[in-house]
Amino acid sequence: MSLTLYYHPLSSFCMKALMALYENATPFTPHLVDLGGAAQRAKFIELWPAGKFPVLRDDARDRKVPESSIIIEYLLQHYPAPQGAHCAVSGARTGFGRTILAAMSAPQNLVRL
Ligand SMILES: N[C@@H](CCC(=O)N[C@@H](CS)C(=O)NCC(=O)O)C(=O)O
Repeated sequence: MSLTLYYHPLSSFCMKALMALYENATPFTPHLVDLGGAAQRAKFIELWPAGKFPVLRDDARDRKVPESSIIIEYLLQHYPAPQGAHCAVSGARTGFGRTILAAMSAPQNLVRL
């Protein structure tokens, strides 16, 4: 898979990027970063010296994209949604926020509508 999002589920900036990915059903690999762990922090800082997430890695274009708003613009430019593609989470009750939270905790439950 070309796209990897380095994120933490409790970060609102990461939620912005996750919403853009889930809303368009863009395939990506979620990579949870625990900045509290010294080894994970060091590895993440190697990837992105500012040490702030989210960061999107795009192997297909050999790009690292930081900053939630820039990630969203990058996705719109390079990975627009296929027409009619929207997704939801199986078993999620109504409510956008609930859907996003469910998707973050169990991305395998995402379904295409
Ligand atoms: N302007 C950045 C802000 C990113 C940001 O501040 N992320 C926080 C998490 S919500 C972070 O990485 N904090 C870790 C730190 O500062 O050590 C964006 O929009 O992505």
